[in-house]
Amino acid sequence: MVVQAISTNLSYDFAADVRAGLTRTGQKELPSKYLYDDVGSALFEVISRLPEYGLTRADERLLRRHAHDIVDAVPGTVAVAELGSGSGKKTRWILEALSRRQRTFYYPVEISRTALAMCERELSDIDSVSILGFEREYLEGLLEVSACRRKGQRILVLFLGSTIGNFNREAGVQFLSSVRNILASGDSLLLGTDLEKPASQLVRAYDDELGVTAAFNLNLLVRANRELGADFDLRQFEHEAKVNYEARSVEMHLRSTTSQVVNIPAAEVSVEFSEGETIWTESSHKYSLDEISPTAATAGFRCVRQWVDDQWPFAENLLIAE
Ligand code: AVJ
Repeated sequence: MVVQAISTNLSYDFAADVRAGLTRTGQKELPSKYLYDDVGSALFEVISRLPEYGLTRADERLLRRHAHDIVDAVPGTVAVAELGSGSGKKTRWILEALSRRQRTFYYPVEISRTALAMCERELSDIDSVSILGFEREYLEGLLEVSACRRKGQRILVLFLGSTIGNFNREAGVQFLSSVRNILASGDSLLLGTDLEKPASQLVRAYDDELGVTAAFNLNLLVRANRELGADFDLRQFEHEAKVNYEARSVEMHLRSTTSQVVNIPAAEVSVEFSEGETIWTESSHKYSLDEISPTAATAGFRCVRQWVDDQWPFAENLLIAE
């Protein structure tokens, strides 16, 4: 076992993105990637254990049950690159199955340093696996992984947990195309997608009884207060989850309960909110099983297998780069 890390080279700029997202005309917005600072990542770990939120457990169950099947369907000797590794808990099943047939290199790409460290610790005991973590945005990290591949070595990309759902459908295809362009023909992508389910179930999953998802969402404002010197009053904003039927997604918003002005010194703005106005913070798109294959094809992949959970509609899709 070898564990190393390539550290920060994050290109994002919280202040600039907050300024752009809160001064635009129409719907105010903040990019969902900022939900995942250390506190946010830890809160998401809790969300994934809530009875209302079955997504992560379905993902893990599928990987645990079908790891050998999945690995058998992946062609060649592969290095594994994971986009957004999270805690690494569900990746274990794939790495263990792979390491029975080959020495395995595992490259988690993750913007949260804490999540990266957790993942490395969680998986460091698997014998014939070497881990090299990249604290990077997805495509940047994948480019680096692809650049250091050995001759004849293929890459298996893991994009699990339905993170693809954070993109709208069009941007999702674009992202998959970008992944495809970094890869070589014959490389593969294991894509986890949350499937469509009744609106009532979605609202419960994204507005849980205990208020963990509310805290996860509101943490964005706490983060702006801490990192940008903003003066968001947390009692004047509330968490909201709503289904967007047209987009087939569930959206998280932060709703201003009064008319107010918020100052954000590091972003050099003061932002006016009317009563009831919201900041859109995340979308989680839901897929139908049948649309994955054509979607993958548009991005230059062939969908060769799908595994569906029997308790929570969720699918693992194995795509091969054409
Ligand atoms: C980690 C992006 C898959 O969209 O379901 C959970 C994040 N947001 N509860 C999702 C999330 C609110 C989650 N993903």
